[in-house]
Amino acid sequence: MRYLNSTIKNMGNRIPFFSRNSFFKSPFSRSPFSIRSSFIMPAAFVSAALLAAAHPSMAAESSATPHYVAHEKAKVFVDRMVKEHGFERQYIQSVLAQAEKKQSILDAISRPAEKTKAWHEYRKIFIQDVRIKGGVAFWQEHKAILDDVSSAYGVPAEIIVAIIGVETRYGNYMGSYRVVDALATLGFDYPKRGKFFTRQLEELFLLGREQQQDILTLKGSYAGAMGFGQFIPSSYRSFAVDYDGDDVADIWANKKDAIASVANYFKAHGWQTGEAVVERAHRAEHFPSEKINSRSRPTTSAKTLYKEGFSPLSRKAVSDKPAIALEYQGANGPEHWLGYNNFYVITRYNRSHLYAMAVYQLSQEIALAYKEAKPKSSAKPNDQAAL
Ligand SMILES: [Ca+2]
Repeated sequence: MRYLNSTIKNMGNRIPFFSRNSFFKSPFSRSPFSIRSSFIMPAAFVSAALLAAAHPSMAAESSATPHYVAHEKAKVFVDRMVKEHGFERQYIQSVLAQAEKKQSILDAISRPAEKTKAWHEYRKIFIQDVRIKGGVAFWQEHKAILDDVSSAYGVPAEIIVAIIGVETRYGNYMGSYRVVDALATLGFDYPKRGKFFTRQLEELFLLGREQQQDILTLKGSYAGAMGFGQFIPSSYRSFAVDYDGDDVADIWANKKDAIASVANYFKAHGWQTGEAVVERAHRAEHFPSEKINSRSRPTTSAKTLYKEGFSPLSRKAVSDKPAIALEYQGANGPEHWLGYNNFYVITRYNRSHLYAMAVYQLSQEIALAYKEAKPKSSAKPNDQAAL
């Protein structure tokens, strides 16, 4: 996180950072529509890329290396960035001249755990003592922020903590790839999802312009996800929050911004405060298999699913809230769950049902351990049956 932290410190308060209501209110551009002629990088951020662009001999050297400026798809990208967003051609080219194709990124994206592991194996990665304890420690350390953010956004602290725990082990592993390398490699050399990642590369350039960032300094995961909550550039532009009001939505180093940004993501995707996430269930043999593990937003009520043969294990009245019927590969055969709206909201963070269940179960373990760890004198009732 130091890479951005130092940049942000250099910025001081005079450079407005991203604000969703006022893009481009920076002193370097007069209006959203004047970027083409007036965009100038502040001197502090003039990178080697820009220097190279200003010195043809240096640029020539760069283009001789196997970087992205000469890639056919990159040429199309450059044209589009110039035409649609009014960037200086030389600037885009100079950045791409330094973007490197990384085989390790292509290898990494080809084997995500969600696709290759059964639930009972996947679960072990995240529901571990060390990660639960890490969550309790993170919560205790940032209790004031979590209390504040949780009540402001209506998202339980344990969900925010669990997300950060799953994504980056509480900020300890935020990724060491240059985001430019990750997005160029996947955008131009991973045809399966090239369109998606090219779009993220576009968002990255926009993000850099809006926030006066040298995007070559930004680091993240092999898929270009950044900060405590691992936001891809489009998520950053839509959901990152400057919670402490210093005009910087710093999801790398500022815990207030990082925590609030995760909560804001959940709120924006429809988290319902106090509502259930999942509930254990039993599947009758005749329950139709095409209704299992739907990826859509829940629309059928738990009551209807119950009538069709998918029934909650609890003796409580069956909910009339919309739910999906979930089946996981447990160590001792299939296990079944009802997934409610809030489960679906977790899948907006990562589409995998394995991921969403791991986040939920980790959140519950952390909440339990946190409650037990709290000294009794200061313990507050925390019985909200939110989950
Ligand atoms: Ca801030």
